[in-house]
This record gives sequence, C-alpha cells and structure tokens, in this order.
Amino acid sequence: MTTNNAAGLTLSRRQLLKRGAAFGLGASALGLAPAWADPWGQSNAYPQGAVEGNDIALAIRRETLEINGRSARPITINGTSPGPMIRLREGQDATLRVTNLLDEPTSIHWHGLILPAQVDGAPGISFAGIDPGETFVYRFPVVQHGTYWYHSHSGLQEQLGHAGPIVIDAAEREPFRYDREHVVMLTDWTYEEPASVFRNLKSAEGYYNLQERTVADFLAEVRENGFRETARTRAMWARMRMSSRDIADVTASTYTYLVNGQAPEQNWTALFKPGERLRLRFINGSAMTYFDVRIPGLKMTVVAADGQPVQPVPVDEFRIAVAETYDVIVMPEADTAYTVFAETMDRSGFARATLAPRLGMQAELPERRRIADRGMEAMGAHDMDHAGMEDMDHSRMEGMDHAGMEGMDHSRMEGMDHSRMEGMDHAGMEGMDHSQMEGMDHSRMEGMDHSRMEGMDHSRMEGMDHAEGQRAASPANAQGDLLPAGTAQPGSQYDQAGIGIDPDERRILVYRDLKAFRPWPDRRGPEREMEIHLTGNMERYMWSFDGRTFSQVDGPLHFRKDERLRLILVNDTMMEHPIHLHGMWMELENGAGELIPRKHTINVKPGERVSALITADAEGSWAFHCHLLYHMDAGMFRVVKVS
Ligand SMILES: [Cu+2]
Repeated sequence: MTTNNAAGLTLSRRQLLKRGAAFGLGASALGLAPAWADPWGQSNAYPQGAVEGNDIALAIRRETLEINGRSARPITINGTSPGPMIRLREGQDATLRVTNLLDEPTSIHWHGLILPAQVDGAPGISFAGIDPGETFVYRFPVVQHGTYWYHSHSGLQEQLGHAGPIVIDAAEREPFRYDREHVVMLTDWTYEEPASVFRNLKSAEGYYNLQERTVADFLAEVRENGFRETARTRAMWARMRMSSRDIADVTASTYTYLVNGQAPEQNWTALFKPGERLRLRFINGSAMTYFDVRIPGLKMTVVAADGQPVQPVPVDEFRIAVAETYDVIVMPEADTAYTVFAETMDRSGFARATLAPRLGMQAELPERRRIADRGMEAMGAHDMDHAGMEDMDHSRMEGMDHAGMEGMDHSRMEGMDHSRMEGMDHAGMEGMDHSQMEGMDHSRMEGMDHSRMEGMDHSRMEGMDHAEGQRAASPANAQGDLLPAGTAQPGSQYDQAGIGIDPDERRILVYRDLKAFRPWPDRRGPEREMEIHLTGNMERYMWSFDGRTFSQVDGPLHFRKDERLRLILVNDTMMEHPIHLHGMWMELENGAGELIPRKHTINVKPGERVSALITADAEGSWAFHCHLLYHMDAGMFRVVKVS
C-alpha cells in the first residue's frame, strides 16, 4: 500500500489498524499487505504499514495513542509510532516530503544511507532542521540496498517513537534466498517525558538502576566466594564510585520494550508456512537499550550486518547494539510457534514476538537469565595471556594510593587503559597480583600513590605504556609504520560476545564473525590514523570524546577529501558505546582480511580499543556520535568535516 498523500489515507489506515488490533489481527490479516510485487517473493506484516514509491509524504505529529493498552503521547509519523516502513528500491531517486506538525523543530535522519550532506538530516550540521508548519523535501539517489532505519535527530524526539524502518530492495539478486520476510524493529518506550528521564539521569547516578545488590545477593556471594573476597570486591567498586550493575543507564523500571510497536503481552506475531525460509530484518531502534536476541528451537543464519551482506554465520543468539541492524534467515520446519526473545543486556526486561503458522498460536517464553555482573570484566579483564611484564616504567605514577588492595587478582587485564585515573584511591591493595598485564596504558596516572603496594607481583609486565609522552610516539604520528590494513588493534575484543552472555552455552555472534560477502572496492591501506577516546563522568552524567563535550570543543574533526583514514576508538569508560558515523562507511578491522566488513555503527566495549578504515569520499559536514540518545545529548558528539 502506498501512502503518498499523508493525512487522509493515513488516518483511515490507522483506524482500520486500530479495529484490526482489537481482534488481534495484523495488517496482513486485514488484506492490507503492501502491494509491491517482488520477483523473489515477499510479504511483510509490519503492523504500522508501509510507504513506497518515488514521492513519499511523511507527516510528523504529537498525539495521543495507546501503547500497550495505556494512553501515551508519542510523536507519530503518518499516524503511527514507530512510523511506517519506508520501502525503496536501489537505483531509484527518492523524494521524501517531511511535514512538521509539531510545535517545535524536527528532522529525519536516514540512518546508514549514503547520500549528500544536505539531505542527511542532522540539524545544525548540514541543514537547518524543519520548523513547525514547514515541509522539507529530501531528494537523493538510492545507491545501496538492505535494512536500515530513520529517526529524528532533534533533541530527544527519538525517545518518543519518532523512528521507523527503511527497507531497500536490491537492484540485483542478493546472495541469499528466502520465501518471506518480516521487519523486527526493537524500541524502548517510556511513558515519562524524555526530558525528565534526562534530568533524572543527571540528578542521581543509577536512578533507573533498581538492580543494585541486595543483602541477599551479598550473602549468596559470600557463600560462593567467601567473606574476604566479597567484601574486598565490593569495597573496591564502592571506592571507584561505580556499580558493577551499571550496565544500562535506563532500565525496565521505566521502559516497556516493543517489537514493531507491540509490547510483550501484545505479542506481535509473524506468519510462516513450515519449510519456508524466513528473512527477519532486525533493527535496534532503541534510544538506550542493547538486546540479546534468540529464537529457541531455531538456528539463525546472519546474512547482513548494518544493511551490508556478509558471509553467512549460523548462530543461536546475537547481541544487537543500539542503531545496528542484522538480517537473519530462519527455517522453521515444524507446524509450531516460536518465540522471538530479545532480552535486554542488563536483564531488566525483554521484548518478545512470535513466529507461527497461524495466528493465535504461541510458544513458551524462555526462562529469564540472571542479571549480568559486569565485575572486573568491564575493565578489560578477558582471556588473555599477560606473561612477560618486564621493563614496566612506573615513573609518573607518583601520588597513587594503592594501600590496602590485598589479594586483588589483576591477572588477565590486557588492554586496560588507565589514562585519566588521577586521584584514584587504591587503599588496601597489598598482595595484588599484576602478573600478565600486557598492553596496559597507564599514561596520565599522576597523583596516584603507590607506596604500600607491598607484595605486588609486577613481574612479566612487558609492553605497558606508562608514559605520558609515549602516546605521541605511537604509529598514529609516524607515517610509514602504521599497522597493515585490516589488522585487529591490540586491546580489541572482537572474539568476545560481551558482558553477561556465556559463549559456552550457545553459539553467539561476535564481531570477528563478520566478513563482507565480497571485497569492497577501496583496498588502500590507511594514510593516517586518528585516535579518539570515549570518555565520561558517570557521576555528573557527562559523556564526551577525548574528555570534552560537544559544547566544549572548538571545531570539527577534519578528514581530508578522499583520504584513506584509520579511526581508532578507545573506550575509557565502564559502559558500551555504539559509535555512529554519518555519510561514510566504517570498515571494521576485525581481522577478516580483504573481506573487511563495513558498518555504520560500531559497538565499543568497556576498555576496548577498536579501529575502522574510512574512505573519506563524502564532502561536507557530518555527525559523529554515540548512539545512546542521552549520551549523545550529554555531549558525546562531534562534527566531522570532509574537505
Ligand atoms: Cu555512549
């Protein structure tokens, strides 16, 4: 169904959908399945409808709708929230007319689309935004295919459901086959005003974190690890003013997690015929939530990441960072229902849908897993060999107070970056075992007191970088001895599934698995490196790049037009950050050789160091930011200028 003319058509469709919803029917059951005819056979039960064609009108409003049976005030696009699926075809010229019927400026950014800067949709960067009552016409050639999404880039509007899926049909046959497809768009909805969520985050660290350890937890842990160990770990975390459970800033205490706008109880259901190959287009359109997705009873074969075809990877589960997309193929053989289960990374809640041969069927919900405990893992403690730490230079670690860290085991802390840990109080760290700390960067540890570090075993600490000056001497500034293209950075964790999921339990997608379906054209090595640190202050809810928020920086980052650049991202914080670059692909240097995969959003784990190659071919100014909405708003945002 085409909705080229916003208001009238859309209202009547919405009324139909509302009536349909009352009977538990999706759009397809009402005969509203989109009318596009596709040579490879498709159907899509996306319940918010679809718009397609060469001229698409989108009307943005704030209105009262029910979400999960409760009155809500989302921002709607053509009457639904999230908005309709935009269906385009590779090779067409798209015209999208966006009319702002809000009482504040708005915008739409086409996430992951390669297009001219003026129509990218980030206000204040490359266009002025869309004022109330105004219609802005986006016109651009569609040069790619795959699964993407769109969302507001104005203030916190995205949290109000101002987002929707984009599906671009390929000009040529894709390298995989399927009989039917469905969009699965994950979002996090709150009935609170986003501005109030942001205020709460700023006023109290851990405001939404109702999963702080309880006395019962403590006793259970004592039974498992003994009193001494338990007390010690907790005291250390307390001193570092962090909670090992701060995995998500915003949790199910305010969020309802939705699949295609439907809450778990509403159980959005997609149909299949047993034996069919189903393509599921997963989009994480959340403001703040990472999901771990599985379909108990079905193997999923990942065939595309961020819209780009990849070599097929059969998995039982995948973690999808905010703003990423994954396409998977499943083949349900049995005449039975399957649960699509998307548990949040912090385990505070879940989104859920059903795949079934007939409406009204459902499968059991899998058991919820225990709350992930970030623990020392968050500081980069992973399976690594730290043998050989000779020649450690502890000069400049003056003033560090490590007194009282008895018995701490720092083994396996490769890749830790201790920069900017000034003023840390490590009282009580005697007996620390620092064996195997290869690759640590202790630059800028001034002010720390290492007196009373009796009993520490610093043997074998080879390769640590403890000097302020040493960073300047890194290959970043020495043309000619850059790591070869495609090389995984030391400190990367591409083999790690991430916090809280046990890779031994089932096969979980990791970044190392991603290999492009075929090599991308630009095979040049990097001419230059740019290193950016992801930084933050949890207490004050300040998030930034290189220690400075967007409002504190003087000007844009500069990419030279057509240069081949290596962007290194170093996460100095305790949280994951999904980093998004507008306008250009980032080719993730995950060791895939010439099959280097390209992404629009790269997740960087706590303590991790990742790198991407970029062909800076897109002239203009582009947004570069953390895609956690409140982190971006707090200052983890830069402008990249290509000229
Ligand atoms: Cu972030």
